Amino acid sequence: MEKKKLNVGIIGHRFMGKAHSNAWLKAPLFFDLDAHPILKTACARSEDELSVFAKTWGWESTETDWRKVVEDPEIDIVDISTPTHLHFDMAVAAAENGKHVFCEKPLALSKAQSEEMLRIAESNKVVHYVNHNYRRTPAVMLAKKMIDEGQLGQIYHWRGCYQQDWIVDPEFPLTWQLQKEYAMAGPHWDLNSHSVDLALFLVGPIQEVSCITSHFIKERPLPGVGAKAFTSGSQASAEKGTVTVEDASLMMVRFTNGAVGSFEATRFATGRKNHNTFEIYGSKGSIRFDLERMNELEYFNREDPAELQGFRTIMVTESTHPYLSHWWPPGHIIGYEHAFVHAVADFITAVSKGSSIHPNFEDGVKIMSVLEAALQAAESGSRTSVK
Ligand code: SOE
Repeated sequence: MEKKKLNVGIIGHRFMGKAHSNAWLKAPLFFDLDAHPILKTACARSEDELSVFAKTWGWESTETDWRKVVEDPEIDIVDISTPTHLHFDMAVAAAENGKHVFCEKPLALSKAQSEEMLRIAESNKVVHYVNHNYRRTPAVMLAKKMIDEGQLGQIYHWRGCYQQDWIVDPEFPLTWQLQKEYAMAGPHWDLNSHSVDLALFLVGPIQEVSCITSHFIKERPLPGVGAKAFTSGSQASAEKGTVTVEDASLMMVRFTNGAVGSFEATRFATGRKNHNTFEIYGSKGSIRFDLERMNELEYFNREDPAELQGFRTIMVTESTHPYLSHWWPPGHIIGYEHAFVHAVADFITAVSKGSSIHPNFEDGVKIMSVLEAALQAAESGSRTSVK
C-alpha cells in the first residue's frame, strides 16, 4: 500500500537548512516510516542562493515569502531553520495554519515567546518539536537508559561544558549570533540551551540558578556578504559595530532532586571546535559524554570488583544500542548528521500516529525559563568580591 505523503516546507537554507534537508532525505531510506516526507518547498530571501539550494537537495519548488509557505494548503510540515528571532512569528503562523512544526533551537528569544508558541501549537493540535538534536545521539540515549534503570544510582553532580572558538579572532564580523535583537544572548542561549535540554532530560528539573557572564571583545567589523558562523575570514567591512551579547557564561544550578550542576558555555575556548561535553556523577556510577567522540560513552561502575574499577569506554555502535540497528555493523561509527535523521524519523512517526515528540515546545519553555532566570541572576545577582 502506498504510504501517506507528508509535504515539507523548509524556511532557511544555510547550515541548518543543509542539515535538515539531508535528514528529510535520509530518514525514509534508513527507517521504515508510516509516512513519506516530500521535499516540497524551500524558502529563503535570496533567490540566487535559494535556487542553488533547492536544486542541490531536490526541493520541488522555491518561495521567497515564508508566509506563503505556512499558508500553502499543500504543506503538512513547516521546518523552521532560520535565526532565532524569526522562530516566534514563523512557528505561530505555521501552527495557526494547522502545520506541524519542526523548529530549530533555541526555541525563541524569551520564555514569554515560547509559552505563546506552546499555547498556539497545542490549541491547533499540531505536532511541535524543538531540535535539540544531541538528545538523539545514541550515546546520550544510552545514558538516559542507564540513568532510568538506576545504574548510576542517586545523581549528585551534572557538569556541562559546551566550548567553541569560532569568534576568538577579533576580526570575525558582527554576525546575527552576536546581536541581542536576533539571538537574545550569546553562547548562554545558543549553546547552554543544548546543555540545559540534556540536563533536564538526564537529571531532571532545575529549581535555582546563579550565573556570571563575560564580554571579551566589545566591537567587531560589520559583516560583509556571506559572513556566517564558523567561517573564519568571513568578509568584513571597515566599519565597526557593538557586540550586544555575552562571550562566555558560567552558570550553576540546583536540581529539584538535590543534585547540583555547573554549565560552561563559551565561543572563546581556543582549540575547542564543538566541544559539547557532560559528566554525571551518581552513588553507583558515573558517565562522561563528549560530542567530538560521539560514538563513545565513558562509564565508571562503583559495583565493579575493586581491582577492575576505572572509567571504561563503551563503544556505542552495537545494534542493541539506541538507533544503531538502522545503520551500520558494530564499530562503523556514525556522525553529527545522524541525530538529525533520528529526529526527523521520530517526528514523522509522531505526525503519523498523532502522538507527541520530545523535546517539544513545552520542553522549550522549561529551557527558556532556566536560561532567562540565569541571565537575570547574572544581571542582578550579588557576588562577594574576594578581599
Ligand atoms: C553555533 O554555535 C552552532 O551552530 C549552534 O547554533 C548549534 O546549535 C550547535 O549544534 C553547533 O554550533
